[in-house]
Amino acid sequence: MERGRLAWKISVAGTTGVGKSALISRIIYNTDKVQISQRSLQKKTLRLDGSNGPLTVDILLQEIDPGKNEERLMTGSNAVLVLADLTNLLSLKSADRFLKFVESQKSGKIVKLIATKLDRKYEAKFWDEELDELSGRYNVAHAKISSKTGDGFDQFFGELKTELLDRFHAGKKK
Ligand SMILES: Nc1nc2c(ncn2[C@@H]2O[C@H](COP(=O)(O)OP(=O)(O)OP(=O)(O)O)[C@@H](O)[C@H]2O)c(=O)[nH]1
Ligand SMILES: [Mg+2]
Repeated sequence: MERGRLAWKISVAGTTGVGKSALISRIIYNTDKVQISQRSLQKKTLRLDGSNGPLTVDILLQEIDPGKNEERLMTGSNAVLVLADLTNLLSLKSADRFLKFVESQKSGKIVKLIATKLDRKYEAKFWDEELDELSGRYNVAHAKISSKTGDGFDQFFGELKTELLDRFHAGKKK
């Protein structure tokens, strides 16, 4: 691998229709409009400022359906995003189960709970109270975003990149 080049794998997990493909499209193309072909690993190359100069980072994005090879698909992930659709209460229960599974793996990966479809907030079936409770139980951060409008996305993704970069630097110091 060329000097200053690294790869981060991000797994995007959640039950059917929760918005996994739309989020991956938002990360790669900055719009939700591009149809992502199902399940294949998607790639986006970013240039970031590392503490020792510029870094080129290949972000690899993997869509995961709970109950379908999640253990194998999550292998090598640096971060796991667990999605729940604000308009679908069952998707929050599914996120709860998936967070439990990720916790049981004790992998030390970065884990985030992401509430999707923020643009449909008037149809929301759960909100901060439920998100705080779930996040607190698994000790993970949460964010509310819309892949459709981009609301909340830049802040969420900016923080994730910073966290991944901090881990990279911390790992190098060991
Ligand atoms: N309003 C709104 N709709 C969204 C958003 N994200 C996804 N959707 C819609 O929700 C539906 C499912 O989105 P996908 O991204 O295909 O969800 P998925 O989790 O990849 O679904 P599967 O791969 O089938 O499990 C589509 O009709 C999307 O257009 C969003 O932020 N806002
Ligand atoms: Mg999909």
